[in-house]
Amino acid sequence: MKLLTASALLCALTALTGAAVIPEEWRAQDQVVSVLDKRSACSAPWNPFNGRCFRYFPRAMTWAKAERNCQSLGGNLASIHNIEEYHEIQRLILTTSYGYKEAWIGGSDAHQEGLWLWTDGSHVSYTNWCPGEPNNSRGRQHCMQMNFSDEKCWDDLSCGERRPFVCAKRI
Ligand SMILES: [Ca+2]
Ligand SMILES: [Ca+2]
Repeated sequence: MKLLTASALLCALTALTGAAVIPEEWRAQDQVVSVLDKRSACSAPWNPFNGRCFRYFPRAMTWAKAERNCQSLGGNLASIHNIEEYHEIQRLILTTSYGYKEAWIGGSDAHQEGLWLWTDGSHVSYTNWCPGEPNNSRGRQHCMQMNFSDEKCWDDLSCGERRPFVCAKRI
C-alpha cells in the first residue's frame, strides 16, 4: 500500500516536473519496508505460501495434541481455502516425507455434528472431501485428515487417531 502510494505520488511528481526524481527519504522508506518484509517472512523450516507459513510435522499424534503443538509455535493446524493451497501442502508433505502421507489439518465438527470449523477461525468455503466423506463413521469421526485414499482427498476420522500434521501461521 505504501509502495503503491509512493508510485502514485511519483507519477504525479513526474508529470509536474517532467523528470522521474526519487527523493532520498522515499528511498530510505523503501529500505525500511524491505527490512520489515524480511523480518516477517517465514524462516526455515517454515514454507511461505499465499501470505502464510506452512510446516509439516512427521511425528504422529492425536488431532488435539497436534493443534496444541501448532499453537505453541504461534499457529494452528492448517486451514485450506483453495486447490492451490492444497497442492502446495501436498507438495510440502511429499518433499519432506517422500510420500503422500495422511496428515491432520485444522477442520473439526466436534462442537456440532456436521458443522465443520477451522481452528484458526477462518471461514470454511473450499473443501476437498473424498467421495462418501465425511461419513462420521460409528458416530465418532470429528477431525479432518488429508491425503486419504487413492484420491488423496479429505476424510473425517476419530480425533484420537495419531497422524502427522501440518501447521500454518500468518506472516
Ligand atoms: Ca463428525
Ligand atoms: Ca470418515
